[in-house]
Amino acid sequence: MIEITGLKLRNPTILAAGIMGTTAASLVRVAKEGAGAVVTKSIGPQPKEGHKNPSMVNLGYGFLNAMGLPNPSYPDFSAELETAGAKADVPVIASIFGGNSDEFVQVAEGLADAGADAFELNVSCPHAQGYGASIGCDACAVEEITASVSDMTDIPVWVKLTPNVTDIVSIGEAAQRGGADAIVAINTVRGMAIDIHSGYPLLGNRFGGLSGSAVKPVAVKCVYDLYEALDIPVIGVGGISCWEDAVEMMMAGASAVQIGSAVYDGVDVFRSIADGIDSFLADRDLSFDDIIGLAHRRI
Ligand code: RRO
Repeated sequence: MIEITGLKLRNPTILAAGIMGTTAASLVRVAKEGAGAVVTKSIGPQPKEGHKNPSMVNLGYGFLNAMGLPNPSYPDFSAELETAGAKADVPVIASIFGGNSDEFVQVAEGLADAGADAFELNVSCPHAQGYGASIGCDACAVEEITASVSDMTDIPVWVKLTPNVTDIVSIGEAAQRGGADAIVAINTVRGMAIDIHSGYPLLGNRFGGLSGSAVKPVAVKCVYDLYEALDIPVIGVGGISCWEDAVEMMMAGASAVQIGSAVYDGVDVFRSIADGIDSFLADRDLSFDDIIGLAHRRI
C-alpha cells in the first residue's frame, strides 16, 4: 500500500492517460488486472474526432502517436467516469485538457459531480494546436491553469509535463507554485518518422509523440531533476515495461509509476511490475521510501 496526494493505492502502478481510458469498462478491466490506480483519456471542452489515420505507428523501439485528443467532451464523459468510479476498486483520476485556464475550469466543473479521485491536468500533448505543448512550455500559463483548477476543487490536482522544453524544472516549479499536489513526468517526446519508399511521413498528422522504451532515459532524467527541485511527489512515466524499469524510475525520485505503451503487450503488466517491485524490496529488506530518490543519495 502506498499513499500519494492523500490517495491510497494498493501498489505504485498506475494506468497512464490515453491508454484504454475512454470507457468505464476498460478502466475497470485494468483495475481488475492489478493497477493501483487508473487515469482516463484526456477529456476536453468540446468533442474531438482526433487526427486522421494513421494516428499511431509501432517503430519497434517505441510508438509514435498523433491521436489528436479524440474524446467525447466532458458532458458525454461524465456518466462514464461515474461508472468507472463506482465499479473500479482503485482510485480513478480524470485527465483533462483545455486551451486556457477558463476551459480547464469548465471541464473540471463539468466533471465535478462524477466522483473522480483526482484531476490530472494535461498541459503537455506534443502535437495539439493550442492545447498542449504551447501551454506546457509556458511557465505562467501552467501556473495560472494549475491555480485556477486547484482553487475550485477539493480533490488532488496532478500536472502532467512535457519533456519538449528547455527546462522542465522551471515548468514543474510553476505548477508547484500554482498549488499542484503532484507532478507527472513525462508526456511523449515530439518526433517524426518517414517512409523512405514513398517519402511520406508515417503519421497522418506528419509528426507526433514518441513513447515506449526509447524515451525511458529521457523520463528518468526529467524525474531525477524534478525530484531534486520540488517539494511535491513526482509520478514517473515513460518507457516502463518491467519491474526493473519501475525500480529505476523510483530510484530517480518517482513515488509511483504510470504505464502506457507496455499495456499493448499485455494488461497483466501492472500485476507483474507490482509483484516484481515487492520481491525486490523483500529480498533486500527495503521499503518504498528506501528506494524513492535513492540515486540522489549515492554521491
Ligand atoms: O491524443 C493524443 O494525441 C495525445 C495526447 Br492528448 C497526449 O497527451 N500525448 C500524446 O502523445 N498524444
